Amino acid sequence: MTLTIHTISGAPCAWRVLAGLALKGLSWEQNVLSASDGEHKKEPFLSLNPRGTVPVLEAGGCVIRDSIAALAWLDRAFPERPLFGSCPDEAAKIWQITMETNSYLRDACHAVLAPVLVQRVTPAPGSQEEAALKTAAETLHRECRWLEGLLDGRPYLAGDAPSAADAVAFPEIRLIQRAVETRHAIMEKLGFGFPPNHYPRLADWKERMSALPGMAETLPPHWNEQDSRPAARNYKRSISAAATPDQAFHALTQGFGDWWTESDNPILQPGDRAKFTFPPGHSFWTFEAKRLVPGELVELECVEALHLHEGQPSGIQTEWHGTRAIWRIFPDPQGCRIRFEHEGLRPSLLCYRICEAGWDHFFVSSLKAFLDTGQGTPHRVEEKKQL
Ligand SMILES: N[C@@H](CCC(=O)N[C@@H](CS)C(=O)NCC(=O)O)C(=O)O
Repeated sequence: MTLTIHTISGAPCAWRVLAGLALKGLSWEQNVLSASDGEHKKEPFLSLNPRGTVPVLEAGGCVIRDSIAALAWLDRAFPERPLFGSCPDEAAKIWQITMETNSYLRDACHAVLAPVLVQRVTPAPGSQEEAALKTAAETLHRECRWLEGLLDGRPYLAGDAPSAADAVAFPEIRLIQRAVETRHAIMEKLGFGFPPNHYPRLADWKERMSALPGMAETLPPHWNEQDSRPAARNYKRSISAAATPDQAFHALTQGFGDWWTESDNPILQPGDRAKFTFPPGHSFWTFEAKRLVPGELVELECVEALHLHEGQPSGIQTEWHGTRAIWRIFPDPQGCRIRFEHEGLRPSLLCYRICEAGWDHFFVSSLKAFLDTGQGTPHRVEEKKQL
């Protein structure tokens, strides 16, 4: 079943559902609406949600128009890794924190982050606007202290495992961090320096949440575009496929010819080298295995490169040298999800556009088709296709 989430980049209510999906290890499709074009207030979106708010989760024939309802639905539809606990007492605790977060932390965050992060105001010292922002910040500090208290002696808000309470609170706290990073002076004035100085347990929890599988994929897409950190601009794509993690691992270590191109050797252990050739131009890349975890991770480093492409400058030839291809594999209800990051393959490289199109073909389409159906569309000598 395809799970489609309609969202606005950075909207915390929609992000909650993405966090819930990540906690469950599920994959999703995203329809990112443009708030500046008012897409959420027009058709066709209004037919899905006449209130014109996000999120909307579409799952089979079911349309769910509220973030917490969507989390509750996910828990029924995919009971593994429960979001709302596994006994009445756990459920009560999780629901209570979830609803308190929804009622109080959300409003408190909105009152600070709408002016600071969205409208990007800088109130004049002594102005009414500044006084209002300071009052809003005090309320937000109160809610942060509440969360800090909940985390006393436990790793997650409602206990030892992440739950819906964490999925609902995470976007708010991550948005505060964003405001601290991008509007530091004003946040500092409001008493939000870098969070570890103020709320150490909350800061640890945020890091713990951020490191959970799939959570990085929930970050607002527009942060990636604005972000100047190199890692944010590596080529990255995800697919999900109807194959087991072990089958995916096999295709990524010994079955390259089924979806990419033939290699001279299989990759069996760290240190193994495989040369991938693309006749008729005879481009090639040699990769060395750095980290291999069966069913979970394949990390290869390019140690030799000759990229030839008609009409392209010779500068592209060795651009892949030193880059790393990293595939992370996760089980999911459809079979598996694979996150691919080609570390070092960035828009600043001359070859980026060609390689982006190449990987979109070989990884996103061909590997998926191969894992889904046994039939990929790898490079064939006679097709003269070049990556
Ligand atoms: N109770 C709803 C609230 C939805 C909501 O207010 N979403 C905000 C984003 S966090 C929104 O769509 N705002 C745009 C608008 O109201 O125009 C839920 O949790 O799903």
